[in-house]
Amino acid sequence: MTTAIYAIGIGSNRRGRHGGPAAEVAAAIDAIGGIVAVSPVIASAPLGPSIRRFANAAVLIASDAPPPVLLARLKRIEAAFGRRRGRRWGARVIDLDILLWSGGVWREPRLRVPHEALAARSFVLAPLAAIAPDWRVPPVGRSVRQLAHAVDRPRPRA
Ligand code: A4P
Ligand code: MG
Repeated sequence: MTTAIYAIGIGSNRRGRHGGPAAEVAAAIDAIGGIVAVSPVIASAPLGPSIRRFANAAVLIASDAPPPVLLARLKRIEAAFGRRRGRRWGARVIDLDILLWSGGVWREPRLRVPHEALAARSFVLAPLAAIAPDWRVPPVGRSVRQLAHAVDRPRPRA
């Protein structure tokens, strides 16, 4: 069995039993386990219909679990934190996404790694760039640092 490194994105915009969104993010980091690096927690304006601001962070973990097994584990943590399912983009106590996997690309209907919205989201790339700036994101291979710069300064459309 080989140990993989994963980047996990963490977001919260609702109070839970640990406290406000930043406290929920900190508690989720404790729950995930195998932590190798932790980004600062940033506050970000909501993308989508939610009104409440988000706390976002990213972590690197070492894990022997293949991507589907890790996803199942993350979903169990979400459930334990009281996330209600079925309300896409609703306010949530905790949202855990697999952003990157050292094994590269994973493609199935219910699990896509790298995370499909990664390159478009500054609230994901900013914390990730603090802990993994040189990670090259497949399939193109631009670094997290490059993607973070690009999302901050969108090019005008031709
Ligand atoms: N799924 C596929 N690939 C992955 C992956 N790499 N990691 C599937 C995790 N899950 C993955 O996700 C829906 C389904 O995506 C999962 O069942 C899984 O099989 P979900 O977490 O259950 O539902 P969701 O989070 O409501 O939908 P989605 O599409 O994941 O929403 P996002 O993209 O996570 O966006 N604004 C700010 N400022 N900060 C935020 O963190 N987050 C969202 C949610 C919206 N606006 C935000 C933020
Ligand atoms: Mg999600």
